[in-house]
Amino acid sequence: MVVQPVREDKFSFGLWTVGWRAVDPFGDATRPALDAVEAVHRLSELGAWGITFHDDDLIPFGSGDSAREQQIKRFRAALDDTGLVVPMATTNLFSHPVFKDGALTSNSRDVRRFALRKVLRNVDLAAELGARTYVLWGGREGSETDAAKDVRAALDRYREGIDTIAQYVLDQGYDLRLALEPKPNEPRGDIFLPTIGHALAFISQLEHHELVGVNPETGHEQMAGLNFVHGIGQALWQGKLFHIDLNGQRGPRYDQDLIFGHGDLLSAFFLVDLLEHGGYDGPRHFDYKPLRTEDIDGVWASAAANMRSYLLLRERARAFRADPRVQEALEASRLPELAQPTLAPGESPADLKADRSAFEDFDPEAAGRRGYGFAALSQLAFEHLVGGA
Ligand code: GLT
Ligand code: MN
Ligand code: MN
Repeated sequence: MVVQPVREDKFSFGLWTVGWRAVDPFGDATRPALDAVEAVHRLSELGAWGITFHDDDLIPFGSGDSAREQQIKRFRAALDDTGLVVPMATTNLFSHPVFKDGALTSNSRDVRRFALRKVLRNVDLAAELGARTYVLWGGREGSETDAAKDVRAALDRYREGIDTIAQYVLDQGYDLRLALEPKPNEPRGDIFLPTIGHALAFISQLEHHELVGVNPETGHEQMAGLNFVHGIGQALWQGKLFHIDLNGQRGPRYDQDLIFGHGDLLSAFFLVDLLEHGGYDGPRHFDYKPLRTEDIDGVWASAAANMRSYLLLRERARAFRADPRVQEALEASRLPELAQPTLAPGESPADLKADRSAFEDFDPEAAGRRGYGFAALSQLAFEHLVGGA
């Protein structure tokens, strides 16, 4: 099947994904460094729309001002040449040893101030390059021992940090929103804001909560044994799905960052169905790691594979929605009825109490015998997914 990504698909990649040199805790790099300019050109040729980066992916930590300017200039020229955009940027607050006890929540106040300055500096660059989303993944915000952190104080500092960044965005008049990325663990033993739910609850406590949403990653929720589709559903429901990191993961284990679709395939199918029909029109951002076994050709093959997976699943999801048998099965499952409010318009709790049909005359035994037909519906989804419908 011919599957060619186009700009309108809004596929984007982190510079750190295709640029990952495959250093892992047990082994050295298996690939040479990838120049950012080369990444821009190759991604553009493959049909991607955007590229994203951490400050240190583009400009090595500790670079002087002129080296920094020079690199930004080269990067910008590549963007101009190709038409690739920068929809999102983020800060590396995890690689340097200074962040070993966290950045915005480090026990050391001077480290927290340094971290904030590092973020603000890259926020300026993000805005300059036209990014609309600024991601904050707090990989080092957490602990290995509960003796080391007062979680309430850490969350005070986390809130202070995010509110300071949001205030800066407002002061500068940037058209930028912040997106927090949850992850349960790795590299810290336990990371603060471990799941979408924790992040959403935290956001409700922020002064500038309207400016802050989430950037959930497939594998991160699945590492916690959670249903990613449900998490995304709730983030959409709360108007907080500002960005998304798509990849693959096989159950609760280390963060695999597989190609999108190469983990829980059924979940990927329902996720694409939700994104396409649920009103999300933001970037489809891939945060994956090309397998350590791959050479540079394998890197580009895997980048293309992410987009192909998404497009194929989108085709399957559309066919599923358009199938009259699916419509019938949905009716039989009473799913459309879920969209109907439980109370009638204007009905009060007292009216409900007075409605004998809701209780005294209701037959729970009969309702308990009702079949919902979910097995047939679910099998139809499966058959569409595997091309057997
Ligand atoms: C890091 C992490 C990702 C985050 C990136 C943003 S960095 O690679 O594993 O999930 O999205 O900081
Ligand atoms: Mn991610
Ligand atoms: Mn990950």
